[in-house]
Amino acid sequence: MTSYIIGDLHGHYRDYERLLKESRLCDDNLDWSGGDAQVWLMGDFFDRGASGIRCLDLTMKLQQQAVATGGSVNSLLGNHELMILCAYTFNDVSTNGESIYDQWLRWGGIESDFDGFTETHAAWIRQLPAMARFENSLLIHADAMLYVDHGLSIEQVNSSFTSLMTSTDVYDWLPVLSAFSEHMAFSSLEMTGQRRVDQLLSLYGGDMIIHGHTPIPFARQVEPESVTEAWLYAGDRCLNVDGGMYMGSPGFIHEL
Ligand SMILES: [Mn+2]
Repeated sequence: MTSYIIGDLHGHYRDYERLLKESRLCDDNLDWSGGDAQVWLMGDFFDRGASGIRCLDLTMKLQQQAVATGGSVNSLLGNHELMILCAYTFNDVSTNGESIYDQWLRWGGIESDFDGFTETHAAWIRQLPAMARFENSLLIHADAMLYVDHGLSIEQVNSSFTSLMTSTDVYDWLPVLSAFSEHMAFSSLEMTGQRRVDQLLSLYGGDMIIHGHTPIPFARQVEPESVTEAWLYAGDRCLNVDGGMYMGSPGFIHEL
């Protein structure tokens, strides 16, 4: 059995197709060919690139097909899933004189994703975990400490996000969306960063953190085109798998 991690797609559907075929998780018809492989996506299917909804549709299809051969496809909740769900739920509700839909466009929302977004997509997103244990790793979308505000166990954190996604008060959502502006909590200052890693791993378990959210080209100040593999840092206890496809990286699928 082989395990794979796929980072932030941000609507880059053609790259997603190519990477799935290259890694033989998909055949030429985009049907699951991964056998008993275990795949985790790190969230942020949407925004910036043109086809977030197609990235989601393909993932949902592969998730169903993988089960038949003993494989699995799972995904974390990214902040851009929360954003499109917020736009879908509150659409023409206004805060500070601007509709949530218009605010979502400013956050990078793509109109055709919104037009194609159905209750089936919404229901699928609402069941995504914000945090998971996979093998010896703790999976979180963001390199951020914000999870601690949602609970002191994986179950508490996930149920906090699940109840948020059923809230009919937009003012419950906005501070949580804002909190995801936090980046690089594990790398900004090396010693502080490592203490934060210790803190999260001791709370939630695992030997290492795997995350997306901050593009490697941005975090490392390197050319996007040169980023073709995950970045291990913070004393080898953090793995960033966001290649920065929307910045021009060819992307990668990380094999654990
Ligand atoms: Mn993100």
